[in-house]
Amino acid sequence: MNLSIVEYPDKRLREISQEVSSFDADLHRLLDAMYPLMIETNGIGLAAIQVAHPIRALILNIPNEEGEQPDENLLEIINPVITHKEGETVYQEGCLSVPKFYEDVSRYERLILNYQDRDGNTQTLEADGLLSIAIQHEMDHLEGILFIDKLSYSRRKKFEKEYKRMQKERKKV
Ligand code: Y12
Ligand code: CO
Repeated sequence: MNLSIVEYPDKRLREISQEVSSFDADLHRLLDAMYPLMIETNGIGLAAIQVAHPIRALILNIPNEEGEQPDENLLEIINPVITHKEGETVYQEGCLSVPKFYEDVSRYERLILNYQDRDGNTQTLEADGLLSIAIQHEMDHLEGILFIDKLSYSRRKKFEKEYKRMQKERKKV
């Protein structure tokens, strides 16, 4: 399966992703193709909508203390629902769909998540730190929300100007 990352301002990123009901070979093929793409592009999280598949599926592999992302740490999260959230944390986020841009975003510090795995089994996960932040960032994608939507008005204006300039430069190359 040949996938590529959909980049802002592509409108497809604004779609609401649909619940997954078939945990079949098509879903497995998509997840299997998303993972190498995420690793090759230095990502730690990727939602299916970022590769033009508007379904409620996302993958995460949070680097360990050595900065490595061993395959066994891959999390495949389908139909996630946050059942508990608490605290506040601020982290400088980036997104594969908004290349070369990083900005502080406020998120819940800790959460409890219910989700399904690739076989449709229900799972529960308690998360804090970077994992909690990444889950919230990726779950926003399922609602068509990007981290840049959370910036202040003036910061967002500055971003739009910088991003447009950067896109012009990229087109020249
Ligand atoms: C904390 C904050 C945000 C997340 C969501 C997942 N975000 C990413 O995985 C971001 C990846 C990323 C990778 C980049 O590197 C390359 O594209 C080679 C990057 O740099 C450039 O665009 C040049 C930007 C973002 C999880 C946890
Ligand atoms: Co993102």
